[in-house]
Amino acid sequence: MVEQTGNIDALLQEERRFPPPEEFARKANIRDPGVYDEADRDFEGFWARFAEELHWFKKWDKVLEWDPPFVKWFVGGKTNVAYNCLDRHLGARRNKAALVWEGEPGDWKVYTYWDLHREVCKAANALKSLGVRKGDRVTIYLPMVPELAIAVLACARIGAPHSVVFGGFSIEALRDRINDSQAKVLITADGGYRRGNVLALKGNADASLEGAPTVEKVLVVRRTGTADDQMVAGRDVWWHDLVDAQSAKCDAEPMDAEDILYLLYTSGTTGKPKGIVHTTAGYMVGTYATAKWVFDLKEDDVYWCTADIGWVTGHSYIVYGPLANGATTVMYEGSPDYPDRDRFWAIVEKYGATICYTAPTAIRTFMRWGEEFPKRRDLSSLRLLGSVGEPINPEAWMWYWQNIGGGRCPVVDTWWQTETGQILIAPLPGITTLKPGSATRPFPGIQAEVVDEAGVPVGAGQGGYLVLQRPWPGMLRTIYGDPDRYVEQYWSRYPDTYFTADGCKRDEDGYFWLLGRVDDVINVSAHRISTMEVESALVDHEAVAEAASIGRSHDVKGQAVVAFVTLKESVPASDALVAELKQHVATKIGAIARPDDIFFTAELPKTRSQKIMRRLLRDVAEGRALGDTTTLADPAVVESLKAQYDDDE
Ligand code: 7RM
Repeated sequence: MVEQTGNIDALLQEERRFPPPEEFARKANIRDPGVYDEADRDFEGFWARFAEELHWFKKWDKVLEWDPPFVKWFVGGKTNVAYNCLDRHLGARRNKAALVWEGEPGDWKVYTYWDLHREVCKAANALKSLGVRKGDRVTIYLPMVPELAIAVLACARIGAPHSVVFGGFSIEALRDRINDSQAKVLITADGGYRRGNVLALKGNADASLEGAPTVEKVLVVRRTGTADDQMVAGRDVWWHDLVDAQSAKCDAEPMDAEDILYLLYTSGTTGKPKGIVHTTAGYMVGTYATAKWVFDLKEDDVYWCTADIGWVTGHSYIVYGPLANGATTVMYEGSPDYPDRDRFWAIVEKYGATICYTAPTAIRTFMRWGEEFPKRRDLSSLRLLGSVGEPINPEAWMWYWQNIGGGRCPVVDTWWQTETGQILIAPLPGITTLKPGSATRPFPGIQAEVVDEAGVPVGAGQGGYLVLQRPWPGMLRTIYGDPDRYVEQYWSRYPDTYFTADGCKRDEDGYFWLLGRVDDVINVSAHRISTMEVESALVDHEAVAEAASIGRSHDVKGQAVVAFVTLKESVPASDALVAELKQHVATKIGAIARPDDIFFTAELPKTRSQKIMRRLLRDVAEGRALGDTTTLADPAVVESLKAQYDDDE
């Protein structure tokens, strides 16, 4: 029986519960559930206590200035994020591994804090020699090489806001982002390695600079040896020539708490990318605190986040959060199936990773490949697993828990956005009883709510819109050069409340269940069905590895549910399986959500950051010309899907 609810029907029930393993809980950093109430009573004081653990050239006068929707944190304070990520650790941790890097071909390198500090200082001096001054923007277009982390920290050290553009982005995308930020210097490489091939970057960089007049100098990392004849005299300089020759002494610039730390572009719905602005002190405190508590960071942890630094996850949880904590952070250049499908697990084994933070899309790919690959490797060093980027279906969660975590590692599902800068909804692994598929509760000090169209909180078990009602330190400050869009996009729907554009429900225990983007909700006979729930029901079936559901116009129902399904590799497609899967969805969540059609596909269309692009699936299903495909990771996927769909219809 379908319950008609506020805004989005919440249909799926999940009964499994995982309290913190006793051994884990005993050693956890945070064991007292009282931290939630304490933070609620005085959230400014809560964040200020984390700030006290960090280094300040000058202490703040005031923790918070909140003039909605404009915020300032640690007002009057002077600090430097790179100083906190490096210099702060040069005492006891100077010989500790800071950055463990592995290249796809199998080369690897460990930088101690002392090493990383030296390299960052040299890179900072190199940037200065190229004319970069405090406040100048630097665009970074690099593969996942150590110089990427070094470049980011070098910018932070001298107060030059960085704008990292993911190495997989096109010429135009790079050019637009350079122009929007008016960058003075571009840092790039000849190429990087991906699936055994060289991904050439320098040619793209050069092409994008035609029509990007603000860039005066280009600093080029030699990684693949494929651009030795492409250096433009007077403009281009090799990293190894310039950086290696610099002095290893470079004082960290005392930055105002609200000076810009970086811009990071996210593609908005209108096509024009938004330069999300993050500032210095609040972002530093927010990522420091959440990395420490959510990942339960300990002195001897080997922490690996598999994201690319081109995305916010890499900024906050490969570079800034872990290094601010003095942790060992692992960085991997390449793809998970090179040379074989056990590469991630080989990396865990080789470095003894204790924490692994990855995305549901990767986990579902591993499910599709099968259990034999993790089984080849010793994963016993792992003690905590994390997930981010999309809702994690309960079956993917269970697979991760069992096959990677060996049934002993808490899985922290962490909800946040580029805009939020830091994790906002996630378990505290020593305290929180986990429910597979739920990001559980807001981090202490965070005020999140699920509301209906009118902004009224919906009841337990009902779906609605996720909003944030109190500022947090890592939040975006504006959209670069477009403050009106900042107000309009995030703050115009409800008064003094941040609109996330994600659907969500809370259960009777107050747990948050993310339901996907509100633009993706399917409207069947006035029931608003979450894509997440249909997909989870499908992935719950043993034959299915991944699924995307969408609404296709329907004369009677308004919309009909249509699903695109990727099967596990050992499973053949058949009409009987289509019928079985339709019934499975009906049984799991109700007849209202039964798909009218199910299509099998080897791949789903994904953004470059690996999120499923349902918008393009809607275009396919409606027989429309494809809308904007510039953010698509692999255009061939949607083209072949379209051909196959038109054939099947
Ligand atoms: C960190 C990141 C943000 C959007 C967000 C959600 C989705 C991210 C989760 C999630 C459910 C999660 N930044 N999202 N994490 N949905 N559970 N744990 O991904 O700016 O690239 O994307 O991603 O829709 O609004 S992002």
